[in-house]
Amino acid sequence: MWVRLGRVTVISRGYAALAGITAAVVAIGSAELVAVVTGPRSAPLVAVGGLVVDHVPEPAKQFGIALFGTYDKIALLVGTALLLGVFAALIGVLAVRWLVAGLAGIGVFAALGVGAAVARAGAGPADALPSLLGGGLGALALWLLIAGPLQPDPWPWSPPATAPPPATAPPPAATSSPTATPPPAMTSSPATAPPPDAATPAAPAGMSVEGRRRFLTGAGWLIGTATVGGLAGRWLAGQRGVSEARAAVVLPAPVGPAPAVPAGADLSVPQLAPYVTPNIGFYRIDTALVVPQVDPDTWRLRIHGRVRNPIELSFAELLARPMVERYVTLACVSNEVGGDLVGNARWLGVPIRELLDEAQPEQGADQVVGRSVDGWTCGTPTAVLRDGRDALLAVGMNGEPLPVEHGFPVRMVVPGLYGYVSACKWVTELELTSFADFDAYWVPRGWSAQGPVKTQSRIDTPRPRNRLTAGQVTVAGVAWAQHRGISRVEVRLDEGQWQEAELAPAVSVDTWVQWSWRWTATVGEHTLQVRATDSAGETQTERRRPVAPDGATGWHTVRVTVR
Ligand SMILES: Nc1nc2c(c(=O)[nH]1)N[C@H]1C(S)=C(S)[C@@H](COP(=O)(O)O)O[C@H]1N2
Ligand SMILES: [Mo]
Repeated sequence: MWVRLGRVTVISRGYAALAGITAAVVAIGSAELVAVVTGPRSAPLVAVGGLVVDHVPEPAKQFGIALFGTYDKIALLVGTALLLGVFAALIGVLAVRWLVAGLAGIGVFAALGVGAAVARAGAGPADALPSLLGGGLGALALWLLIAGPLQPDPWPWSPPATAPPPATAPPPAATSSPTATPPPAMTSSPATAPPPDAATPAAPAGMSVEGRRRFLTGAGWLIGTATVGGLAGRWLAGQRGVSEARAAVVLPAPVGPAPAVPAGADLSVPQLAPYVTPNIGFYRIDTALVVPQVDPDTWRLRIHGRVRNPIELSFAELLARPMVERYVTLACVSNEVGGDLVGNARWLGVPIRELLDEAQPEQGADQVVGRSVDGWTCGTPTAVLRDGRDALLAVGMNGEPLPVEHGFPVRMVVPGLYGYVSACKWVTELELTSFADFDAYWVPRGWSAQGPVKTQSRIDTPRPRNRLTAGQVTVAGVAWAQHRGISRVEVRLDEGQWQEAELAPAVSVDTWVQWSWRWTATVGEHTLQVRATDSAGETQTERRRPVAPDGATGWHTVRVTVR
């Protein structure tokens, strides 16, 4: 059945584009409000962005990370919004020519939002609501602006009175007495002539000042209201987060306290990374566009799969277990040589080894898959988790409950492995399987299934743009080879002889170590390089390799100018 939607007003492309963009803002803003109820990840921008994160080709992702660093997520959201704006403008232009097609275009975007929201791990039918309602209100806004009461032409627009068929209904003048004054020319009769703009729809000159004002005011109000509503939605969603629940957590005292940090572990040199990284400065890497808010009261950990004795634990039950506290340096496989995706913290948690001993993995279950509430997975060798190292199911970071963005309430921390194969945040499952049977998140995306940390060293000071004066300069940095330990760090100047740097003490082989080297700097351009040797005697290779598939190699090199 044909539904009459009204007569589409004749407006310029710019106005049409504005109508389309208004529709998009209304759609996104109202969807954000609905998402306060259905959860932030059901909002269309985040849902579609999440789909992009999971499916964008790896080189494009590397490029994004290289270009925007840890701001890559914001860049993605802004990019998605800009792209959406372009399509919305096109939909507006299309709608002026063919309203139904324009409305259908909004329908396509709503369907994309619905699809993205319901496709993610743990989604339900309610997750379709933000995109559905947003799409509906966006379509309504478009109609209001180009065919409804906000259009520049007078509204309600009434269709022209059916043109009087001259043959069957001759004008009264024809029957009147010839002596009567004949009416003026037929064509000038306002009662029977169709409105001029309907007869000649290609005349945008018909937009009155008043009509233009109505349209622009309408669009302004819609954009303003939707923006305020959308921001309020985001804010309300933030209020519904778990920061209060986190603040209420009382961490147990460890039965196995962390060893004291030896005096001198922190050289306190300006620009040198501190030995213990404060939580606020700890790098963050994950695929989550919105940080998962996990309520500790409903959190469960399931240890299942190929085990003889599956286990399920609540947060209270986990906290009741004996805990240890350990310093462990975490590193990201995406860290470039000289990069800062590495940090050292004091983690409080339950040794994963003890939980696995209870669950009793079956023969051949050589992989433990950590699964986050948002569906992200990592695959850790079962043997590594049981070889005696301090692999933890951590609840505390530097004396506090885990920060929400670092995995609250519970995450994994495994010394010696890159984060992508071991450090599952917001963890809710440990599934015993085999490497042959399951590929974790990053493996089909081109990263190695095995991810032992490569020995690395970094020059923190001086930095390339520092102004140096000739004389005594402290060259200093960090080096790491978690679970093997660093035995030597060497520095060379201008590709000369390698000279041994001084190593600061460290808590254990599971943390990085600071090093320093005294340099009597001379005026001119200089190149400083560093390389480390692990306690197995292996020295970092000079060969430059990219971060994919299993971690960068090469020597960190800094060029400086001394005056
Ligand atoms: N749920 C979840 N956990 C995750 C990730 C993720 O994307 N999702 N990324 C991993 C990667 S690649 C790294 S390097 C570490 C980083 O931990 P951080 O953000 O606390 O520094 O978390 C790991 N745990
Ligand atoms: Mo990572």
